[in-house]
Amino acid sequence: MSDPAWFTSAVVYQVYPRSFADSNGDGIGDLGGILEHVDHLATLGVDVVWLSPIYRSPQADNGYDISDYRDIDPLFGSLEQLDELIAALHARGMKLVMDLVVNHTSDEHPWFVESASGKDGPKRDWYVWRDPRDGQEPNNWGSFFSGSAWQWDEASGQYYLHLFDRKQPDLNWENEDVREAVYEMMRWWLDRGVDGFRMDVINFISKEQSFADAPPVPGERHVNAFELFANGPRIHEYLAEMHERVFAGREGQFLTVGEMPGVTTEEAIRYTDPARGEVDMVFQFEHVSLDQGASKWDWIGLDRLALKQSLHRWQTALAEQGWNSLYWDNHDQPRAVSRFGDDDPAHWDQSAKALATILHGMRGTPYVYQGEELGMTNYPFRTADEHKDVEAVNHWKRVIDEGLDQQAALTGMAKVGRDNARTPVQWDASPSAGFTTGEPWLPVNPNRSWLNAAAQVGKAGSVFEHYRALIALRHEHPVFATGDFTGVLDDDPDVWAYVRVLGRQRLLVLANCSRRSRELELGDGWAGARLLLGSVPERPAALPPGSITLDAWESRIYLLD
Ligand code: ISL
Ligand code: CA
Repeated sequence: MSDPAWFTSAVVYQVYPRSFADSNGDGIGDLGGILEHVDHLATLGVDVVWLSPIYRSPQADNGYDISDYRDIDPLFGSLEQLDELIAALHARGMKLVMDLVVNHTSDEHPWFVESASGKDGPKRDWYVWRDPRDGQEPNNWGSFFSGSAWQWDEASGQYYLHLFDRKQPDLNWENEDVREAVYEMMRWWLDRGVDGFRMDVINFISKEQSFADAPPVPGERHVNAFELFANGPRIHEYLAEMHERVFAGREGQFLTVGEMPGVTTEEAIRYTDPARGEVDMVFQFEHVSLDQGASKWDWIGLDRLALKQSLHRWQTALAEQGWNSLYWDNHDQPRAVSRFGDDDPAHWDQSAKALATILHGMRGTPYVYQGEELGMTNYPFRTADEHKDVEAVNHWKRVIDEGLDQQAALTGMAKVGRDNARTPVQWDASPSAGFTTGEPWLPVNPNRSWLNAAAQVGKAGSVFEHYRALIALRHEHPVFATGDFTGVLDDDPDVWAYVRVLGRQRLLVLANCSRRSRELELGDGWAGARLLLGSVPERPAALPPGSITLDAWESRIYLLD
């Protein structure tokens, strides 16, 4: 077998710049703030930093609406500061991955301005324009951010497509000039020293060109037309072309990860098969959809057994071919410990460590979202106006306009609203958590008084030190990276357990995902295994024969070699 790729033993850290650290007191995180905390990342030991968008942008979707791909928004700093950040990370052995948002641009991008300037302009075809149908939208597609996916343009008498906000028009990837412009921009960033891209909703770029109606949903005017734009007819062609035009012949170690809502294991294998040359790994969405009913806002509670079985299925499906990325949360998802763990003060610490143990023991590339390494929790949202995110704001508007159930909407927004992940990183116990000297753009979580970096970094037994230990283990023992995966106790709703095997090395990963202590019969095969990491201090260094007892939410990793 050839040497495993470098990223199989790497850990990626996601920075959402707006909420990471503010260096100039305007209440908004920026590049200066990241530069001040580079050593936090080095201490944690991550290999790669992924930056959410910092490009010039009207900020309709916090930077996921880009008006200039080759400049930094003044809100975040300057190109010089980005160069500084690249150098600071490289000097500490870390890579920098940029967010690539090319399913859509901002409506203020010069490409769109030109495209919208008239039906016959040279860039008209760079976006998706369609005539009205019976005086209405061209089809019944809905936007992810509520309402129709089509925006009427009075001047030209046509609609343009926007799967997200109306300020995020979709690019037309059928047009070769669009594709070449994107590839050229990507090469420009690589030439500047960045080490790869996280590709925003990249499996949406090839749309079914019929633009037919999606199957109607009773009671809904606009529906999610997933099957008509996700994993579309030319998607593999585009990704292979991108890989070839951007990366071919380039020296170095790069990372590409495609964000792919709705991707199946079969598709993921195709996207990440090295022989096809598309992307290194994908973000799948199965495990972050399990607590949702008919829509994202319809929170139905978590079935933890289903969660375990889902992640185990992905482990098994991509065992021979393909590669998983592993994540609990990101800037679009609620906080991991509140959603999948137990953020009750009695269980917060152990459950945050249990989740970390489960994820970082698996086969794949783990991602840590800023603050996750501290066990940051959801924000105690009560009212609608506490939410700033365009997705939540639009949703609430619809609830009011259509007279929907307000209490249910508030519950959904509090449970899964994206601003849960976007409150400022809690650096210390002070009122603004060391995030800013000014007024933070989103309020700081009140639990910053005890939940913060200053209370954890370098403090034995903290959530942060647990993450640091897990990352070090992945670097030290190849079995973490590439060992075969086998789930155990697959039908147990509380105990999460699996085995990893590489040559003579055998890992046993155990986590009790419940508030009750649990006795476990492990059999003699594991007797003598060495405790690599445990969430409860002072457990015996070797596994005794017979049974063991795990406390509430306790987790351990054993190694036999
Ligand atoms: O958060 C979501 C809504 O529930 C997801 O559907 C999200 O929109 C999807 O994961 C795509 O996310 C990415 O593209 C969006 C942007 O708003 C997200 O922040 C980004 O991660 C549009 O660019
Ligand atoms: Ca700032």
